[in-house]
Amino acid sequence: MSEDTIFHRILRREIPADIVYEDDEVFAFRDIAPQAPVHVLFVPKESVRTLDAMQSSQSHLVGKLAYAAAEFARKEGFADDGYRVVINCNAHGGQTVFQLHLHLLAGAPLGRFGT
Ligand code: DGP
Repeated sequence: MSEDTIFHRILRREIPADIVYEDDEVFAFRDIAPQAPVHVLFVPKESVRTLDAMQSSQSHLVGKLAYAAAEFARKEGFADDGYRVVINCNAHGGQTVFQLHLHLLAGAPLGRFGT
């Protein structure tokens, strides 16, 4: 990871986080400000600033993030009840940390989203 965000620092273990999953390409940790009873962020280890900045050669990473989230949901036992995954992109999408990440929200019925 050549760029530096708070998520890069979490990956380097420079700041603490509750890391719940890690493999060669992806790591995941609990969000510091959860928006649902379960709120986990799935992040590629490779630097990708936004979904919009992703190169074709990096596009498999979105599948990796989604698969890791689905596996986590199955293992934690909330897959049948359901969950939501979200990727925020740039200002109107509400992105605040500029390293690609997928939010996994679960643990209660979620409200509809929008403006
Ligand atoms: P987004 O708005 O989509 O860029 O989501 C960024 C998320 O990152 C937001 O839900 C809060 C979370 N977050 C920001 N800083 C930290 C941190 O230092 N630790 C953890 N665990 N989560 C953080």
